[in-house]
Amino acid sequence: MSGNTATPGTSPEPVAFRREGGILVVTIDNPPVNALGVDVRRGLAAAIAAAESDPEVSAVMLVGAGRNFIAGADIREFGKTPQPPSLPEVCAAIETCAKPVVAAIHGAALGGGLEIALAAHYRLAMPGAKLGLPEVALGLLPGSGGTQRAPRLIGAKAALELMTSGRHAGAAEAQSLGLVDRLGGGTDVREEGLAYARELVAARAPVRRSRDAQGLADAEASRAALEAARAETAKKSRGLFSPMKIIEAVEAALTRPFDEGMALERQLFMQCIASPQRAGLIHAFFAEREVLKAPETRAAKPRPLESAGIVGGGTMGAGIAVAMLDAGLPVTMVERDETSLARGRAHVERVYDGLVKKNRMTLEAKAALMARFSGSTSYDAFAQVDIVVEAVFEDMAVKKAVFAELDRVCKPGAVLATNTSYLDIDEIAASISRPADVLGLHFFSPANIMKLLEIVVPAKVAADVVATGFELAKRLKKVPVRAGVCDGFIGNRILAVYRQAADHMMEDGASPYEIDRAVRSFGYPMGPFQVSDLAGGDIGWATRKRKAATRDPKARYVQIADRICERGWFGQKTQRGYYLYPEGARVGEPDAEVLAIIDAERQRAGVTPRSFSEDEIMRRYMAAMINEGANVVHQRIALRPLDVDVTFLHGYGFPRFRGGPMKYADTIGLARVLADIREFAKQDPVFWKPSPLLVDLVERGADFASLDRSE
Ligand code: T1G
Ligand code: NAD
Repeated sequence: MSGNTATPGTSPEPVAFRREGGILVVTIDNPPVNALGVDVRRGLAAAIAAAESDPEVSAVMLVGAGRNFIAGADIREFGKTPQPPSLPEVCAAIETCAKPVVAAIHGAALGGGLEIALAAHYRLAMPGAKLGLPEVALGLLPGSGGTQRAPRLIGAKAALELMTSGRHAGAAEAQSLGLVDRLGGGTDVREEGLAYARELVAARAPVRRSRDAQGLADAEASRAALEAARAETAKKSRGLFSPMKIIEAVEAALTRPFDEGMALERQLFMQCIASPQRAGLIHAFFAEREVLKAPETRAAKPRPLESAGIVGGGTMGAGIAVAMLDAGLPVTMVERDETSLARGRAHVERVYDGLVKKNRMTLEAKAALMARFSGSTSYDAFAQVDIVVEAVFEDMAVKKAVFAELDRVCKPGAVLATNTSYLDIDEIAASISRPADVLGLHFFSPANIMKLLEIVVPAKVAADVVATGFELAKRLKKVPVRAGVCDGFIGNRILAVYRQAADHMMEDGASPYEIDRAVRSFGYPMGPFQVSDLAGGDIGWATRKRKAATRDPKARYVQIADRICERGWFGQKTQRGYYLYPEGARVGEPDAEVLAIIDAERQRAGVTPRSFSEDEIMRRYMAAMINEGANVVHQRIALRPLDVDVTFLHGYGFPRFRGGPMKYADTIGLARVLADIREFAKQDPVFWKPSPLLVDLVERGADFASLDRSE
């Protein structure tokens, strides 16, 4: 007996089944990750029906082709009209099959993929397998029995932890939890699965349904676990919709019969599907994968990347060195003099000493890692490295001098990168003999923590140099975003604009504390004035001074920040900025003296303060961000709106459940954003100039997502 169920005209065999002796081997082959699209669901249902009706079949084995078992429901189907059979129906068919069903798991068994395995009667996991119910990361909950079967199989506590964290469990942990019955040893999941199925048949093993498992037998312990998870989730889920729905669904597993619990799970699942958070989080999921697909990474292969150099051991140089050491690269740091070099090395060591102190690293591991670190005050030390990242003072003359040295000593083909925040990388590239090897790699502070890496593409760079930047990002586990050359690239350029909008509101009557509160309510961990205090007000001050000569005299310029910086109040590092930080506190207190400075500046500027609602604060804040985001896309500094979204999700704390500023704009409607900008422009037409791209999209009734698809 064999079968496959491809819809005519679609790719063949997403599910194939064939009897091998008494075992019906059902193979899911739906690249790239065997997602449970409609054809796969139909195929599985057909396979189980075939098994039920064929007396020669004693057991069924489910196995995935390629690198994974099943990575879950097909996320691309969410929000579209569901096609039958539904996944809960497929799971029910598997669970009620009269013949034992074995799930042979390798790679990912996630979400609906694990739910299929939980509906099976026996589970084997191979080394390297990752099992989990990560739906919460997509604004969802396990909607095909996960919230009902998992607690019954492994207990409420373990099941809740898996579902609310969304993390993946390895094979060994999955066995210790009771998620799987058998660990495979070798590499051939098919053979090991078949052997296990034959063993079960030989032992006349019965069908065993997870719905009947006794993991919730100890009602008191289950209830205690539920209440603990409810309290923890209430504390941690900061505005997220689906985590609490998971708690509600698992509560039904404790208190209701299985089928009633399944019905409630479906209701709650549909509520999550309807939540805008689902759309935002799924947009983020796919956008993070799309940013990897830059024209240069399609066109060229990366150059060798086996060793790295860093120029400058300050805040950024040291952080970048740690990121590279963590990635296993040998790192050479060059500093101006021995004192600075020692300071740079100490910066790097301090990170690892902190980990050793927290028992998150052994002294031996630290020593092995630092053995890959070397320092020098001579550029000749870079003669053989594959890539050098410059992180010296933000001064064009200093940077050009450094690149002249790199041009002199580095081997042909070495990638020469700069971590500048604002300076013109085309100018730096043009200053040496090999401009095609010059790239911008804009890390974010702290560079060993922050995920975002802007890969800044100068005019003359070679495609394989850009591809090498993306390869480095992958090695460092960073999220790379391709950016064009302009003042501030994608992130800092847009930041400068919505920061101005915040300053305008502050001078017009909103306190910095009100603005920060509104931004936190929107979902950010911090407001703009808290961020300024964290990063240090002196950096922005230096930028404002650098730009003073070229600032548009017609443009409004709020001087409040300058007044505060003139007092040396740079934020946490000076124990006061916009907030007071008594005894080095990390959370600041409002400062009456700052409010007095603001009042004085309002009088100086002739402004009569007025009140701002949270809604108005966010409409102005987001309108400024979205409008400049549109300009950045319009000028192809960012190739797609999703590049702007990923930049803000991974570099500027934008709330992930909103998907990013451009996705948020699509959610509220571009027409509304444009109307707001036109309204605000009545008071300040210089600052509020609608982006031509925004105007064009509204006129065409299109949205930013349409540009993500077209690129
Ligand atoms: N649906 C559709 N496409 C998917 C997908 C999925 N579930 N998972 C991955 N892809 C695409 C991805 O966009 C990329 O496409 C390619 O596959 C490779 O992915 C009812 C509601 C499995 C660990 O949350 O975590 O089941 O860019 O680059 O690094 O209860 O993908 O090549 O065009 O990430 O090797 C729950 C999501 C769904 C797992 C592999 N499942 N996936 O990582 O490859 S909701 C998940 C992952 C659900 C049920 C519910 C990872 C991976 P492209 P990749 P990878
Ligand atoms: P920093 O002042 O902390 O460190 C700069 C280091 O460069 C110093 O240790 C100095 O000794 C060294 N240096 C200066 N001239 C040198 C030379 N000719 N040769 C070798 N070393 C030299 O500065 P930072 O904050 O680390 O910033 C470095 C670069 O990174 C700047 O371009 C900055 O704009 C950019 N950047 C900074 C941040 C941030 O948040 N600090 C974020 C992203 C990018």
